[in-house]
Amino acid sequence: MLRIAIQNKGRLNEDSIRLLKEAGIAVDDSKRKFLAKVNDFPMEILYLRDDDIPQTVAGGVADVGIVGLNEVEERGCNVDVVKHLGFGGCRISLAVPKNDEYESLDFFRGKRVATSYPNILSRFFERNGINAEIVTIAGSVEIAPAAGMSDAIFDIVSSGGTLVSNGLKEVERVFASEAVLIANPSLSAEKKEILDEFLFRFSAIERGRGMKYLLMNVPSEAIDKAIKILPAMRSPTVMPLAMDGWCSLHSVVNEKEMWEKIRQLKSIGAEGILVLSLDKIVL
Ligand code: PRT
Ligand code: ZN
Repeated sequence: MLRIAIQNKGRLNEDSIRLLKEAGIAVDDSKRKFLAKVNDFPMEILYLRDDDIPQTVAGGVADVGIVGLNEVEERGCNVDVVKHLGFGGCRISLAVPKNDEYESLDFFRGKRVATSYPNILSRFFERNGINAEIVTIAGSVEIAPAAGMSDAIFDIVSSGGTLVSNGLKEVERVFASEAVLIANPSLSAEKKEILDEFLFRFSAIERGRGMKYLLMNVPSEAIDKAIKILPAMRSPTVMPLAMDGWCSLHSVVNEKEMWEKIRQLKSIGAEGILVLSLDKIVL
């Protein structure tokens, strides 16, 4: 049994549950409990505040967890970052009142900076030889300058809208974050095996992301050209059609290249091109 800690509510909750569901782990989030078993996978889900996840995994109360890299870095817990998950992207930045003149980090010498991430910030200032006063507050950091509590802030930014609506401007991007899968460094062999199965499923999901399955009819004499346009994983599947002189060709293509490939395929005589969604790719 592998116990995974995920955020009980908040920004990472939905995507964490979606990831588990895509990996075939039937999470029943309708009857939300603190600790929930799943039916068809040896996993149980522990719902926690994100702040508590790194420590819970480091201490072995949970075996793995999904949490922002920012929380892992701030808390400095002994966990392995096993996988970057591609959601919950944000950055932690220094921001100052929009009318302040800002040229370099020297701005912060002797200033008060409000943040919920004092460890990341103090390490950053130390590396850069800046002596500033760090004011640690738990939430609503963006209002600290207007409230006279600080001269600047160090906080999470994603669109930047919160900074703008509080009369602030982003001046230094210090730490890039996204949701990560973390694990206790000393998992038993049995737990490691379950984690490997989970990671295997996750790679299949990742590989399938942005990929499309294409099928079309191609005149037999144009098959070589079509194969050059569509290299596919090993090589495209080619099957003869009942009608002489035509083949059916199947392949996988990245969505970004899809329209360009379709244009090229049409120009060599391909017809009846079908584009299908793709869920997972297992190599
Ligand atoms: O209750 P709990 O402690 O679990 O939740 P929380 O309130 O501490 O965290 P939550 O749900 O807000 O965020 C969880 C994680 O999501 C964070 O640790 C980050 O890793 C990630 N994340 C991604 C964000 C954002 N984007 C984000 N935009 N976390 C917070 N914000 C906030 C930010 O603090 C600021 O107030 O959104 C505002 C800025 O957004 P923009 O778009 O206006 O720039
Ligand atoms: Zn939190």
